Amino acid sequence: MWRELRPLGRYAPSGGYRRFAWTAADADCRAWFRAQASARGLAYETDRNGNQWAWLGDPAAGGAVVTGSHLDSVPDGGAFDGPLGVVSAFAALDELRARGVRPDRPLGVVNFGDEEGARFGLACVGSRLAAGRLTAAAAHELTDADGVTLPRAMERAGHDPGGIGPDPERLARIGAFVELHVEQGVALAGTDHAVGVASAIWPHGRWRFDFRGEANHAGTTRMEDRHDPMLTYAHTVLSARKKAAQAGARATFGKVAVEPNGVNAIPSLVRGWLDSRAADEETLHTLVAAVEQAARERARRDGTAVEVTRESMTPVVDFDHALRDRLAARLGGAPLLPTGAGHDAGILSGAVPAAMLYVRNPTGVSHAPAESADEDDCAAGVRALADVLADLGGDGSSVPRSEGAA
Ligand code: HGY
Ligand code: MN
Ligand code: MN
Repeated sequence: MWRELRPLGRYAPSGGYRRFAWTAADADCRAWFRAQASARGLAYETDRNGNQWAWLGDPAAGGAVVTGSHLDSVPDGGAFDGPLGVVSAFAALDELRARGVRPDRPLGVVNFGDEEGARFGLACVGSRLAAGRLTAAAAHELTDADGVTLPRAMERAGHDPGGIGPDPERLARIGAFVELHVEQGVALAGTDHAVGVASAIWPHGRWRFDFRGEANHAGTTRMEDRHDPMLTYAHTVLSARKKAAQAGARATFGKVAVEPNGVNAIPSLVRGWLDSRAADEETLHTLVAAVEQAARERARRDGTAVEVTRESMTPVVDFDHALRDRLAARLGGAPLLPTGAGHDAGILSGAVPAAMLYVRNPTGVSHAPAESADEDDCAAGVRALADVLADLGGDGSSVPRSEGAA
């Protein structure tokens, strides 16, 4: 599976992946998913929101146990964030078959569309739509950097966007969703655990800061006469860094757009996106308010203007305790880990019992080409996922507990 996935959407200069939703690279990944389903004789379907499903057994029977993740990436993302969960899902199904397990419940593998939000600015679009946490009307407003709307992009990729929206009947058929994911930190590195279980996801959001100033000549405008929004932006970035560190939280300006973007011109507009996350919502909101206040104070000094728009906000996720404890026990006492990363499992957790497994990441690097996971740990992840699916899917009694998962 990895051999086939490796070249899809790979950007050679960085060695990372550019698999943005509803692009040609995404279509290649989706074709790969469909081929994997077909090679295993699984029933394949795409739902109204463009998420892909592969089924062993009839999902209409209800109480389904579903696993999977996403195949899209951030700009120059690593190979594992997303794909490890999908590859492991198919591999775990193979493992269950090899063990001779016959689950009582339908088993599903899912590829959620547009998890990273790299193209349209909002993460987890496929799962948000399904769970009714993004309305069809709001989804119709999403546009990419070229002004292409999400529905138009779906249509161009061959998916009818006419039906996008909540999918409660589909979610009602799911008894449990378990997403396996590469760990995006070093909580497991250096321990003797290859696999951990998610406890919580930090609340997080994205805020767009528009800094407006006065365009002018870089050579002839005296420094004291300028209204330079780049200056206000730069100060805001430094302030966000300092305030996040003081709050034990995270604040990142990782994307910026400048107009007119000329070397010899003072910009008229600098648009920067703040990604901020914290262990609790009060800390997060206090931090973002403080960054905004710092931006406004600096704007007064620079004679610029700042406008802040909240583009998304995802509340804290506390994963279903009974399910997470069952997984941890099944895996011989796997550690429980909170994370600052968002996931489809977090979005679904309000609607269906959801849980996550993390596979050790030796460096903790993620959202970058250097993201990695050892082959042995990936194999332990597959065995752990198979154990969990067998446990949740019935017929667990015939399954020997794996040695490598703990
Ligand atoms: O950005 C995130 O937390 C996630 O990887 N979508
Ligand atoms: Mn990610
Ligand atoms: Mn991911």
